[in-house]
Amino acid sequence: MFKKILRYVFDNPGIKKNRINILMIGNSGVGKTSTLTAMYDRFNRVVDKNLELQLIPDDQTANKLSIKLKELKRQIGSDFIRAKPTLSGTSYHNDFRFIVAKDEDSSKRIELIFRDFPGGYLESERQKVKNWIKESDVIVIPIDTPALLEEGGIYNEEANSPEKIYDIFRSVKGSFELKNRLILLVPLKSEKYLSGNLYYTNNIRDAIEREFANLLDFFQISSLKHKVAVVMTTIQTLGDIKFSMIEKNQDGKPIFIYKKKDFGAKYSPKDTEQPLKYILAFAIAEVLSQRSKLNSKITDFFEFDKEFLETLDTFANDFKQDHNFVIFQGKELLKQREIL
Ligand SMILES: Nc1nc2c(ncn2[C@@H]2O[C@H](COP(=O)(O)OP(=O)(O)O)[C@@H](O)[C@H]2O)c(=O)[nH]1
Ligand SMILES: [Mg+2]
Repeated sequence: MFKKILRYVFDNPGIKKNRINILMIGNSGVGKTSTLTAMYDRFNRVVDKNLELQLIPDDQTANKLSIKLKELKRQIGSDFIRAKPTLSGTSYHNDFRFIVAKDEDSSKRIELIFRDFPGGYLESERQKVKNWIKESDVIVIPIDTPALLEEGGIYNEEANSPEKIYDIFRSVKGSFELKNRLILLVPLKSEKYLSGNLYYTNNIRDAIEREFANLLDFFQISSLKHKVAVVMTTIQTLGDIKFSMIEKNQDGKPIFIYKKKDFGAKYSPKDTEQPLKYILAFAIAEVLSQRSKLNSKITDFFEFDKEFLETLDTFANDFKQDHNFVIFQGKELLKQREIL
């Protein structure tokens, strides 16, 4: 019996060792590092002070985030920001490591590894990207919203590569089916389209459903639809900076220009804790569903205990759901908590 349980644990490709592998698929300049910076910055502000939970980066990650934070704050001080989202990028991939725990000495923890790679890898390092997709539990697809929406979306493929992303997922279909996954579509740089917008229609959502239709349809096929949760979380990693216009450089390449909302613009990220809530809600549901399948003894293999799970759940379970936070599919993969 014991051997059987061991074998189950090793064969089961679900979340193990309390570690969540998160792959970020997006072009250079789309806002991946800014997203992590703002996630970290917001977490400790929004988390209930009575809840014994911190998001703690390792030293290298902390350094990278603090460099980014300084850069972003400096940008907000300037009048214009120019950005060229492209597939380019020759640098290496980067891992950002965090734990979620009471403190850094606590053994009750969940480890989060965010992997960020240059967008150019979608062309030059396809095998690597495929392997990372197979290993990952969560896949974050940051979306450059102005490129998605402005000028009828003519810059969308160049900036957001929906077809390249679809292509690469399709090619790993067989292994992708092996475990449950969470896909987070994260529109960024969307301040312009959100201000004062409380309507039931949502341009961003409509454009994603249209421009990412192949990818979204792929997740709907019968072998995947009960294994993949797909969620859109529209966050603001800067807050007071709005898209303004597109300029062309001498080669006709677009440059996206951003401006401060007003004179006193400040670094004010909004909702950047939400993707993390979804990630943890998914992880909790995974642990619970694995646990319910196993003999009660097996729970010792997971270092989660009831109290820690409840603490995590208190933080995670109130993720936003409105017209900017939409679960496209797989709600049941985010909410299996009757066992608690
Ligand atoms: N307006 C606005 N600009 C953003 C946002 N997120 C990122 N940016 C801008 O995009 C630039 C590139 O972001 P970065 O995080 O370095 O992209 P990465 O290459 O994907 O890691 C930043 O310097 C910001 O100017 C956002 O939510 N709103
Ligand atoms: Mg980066």
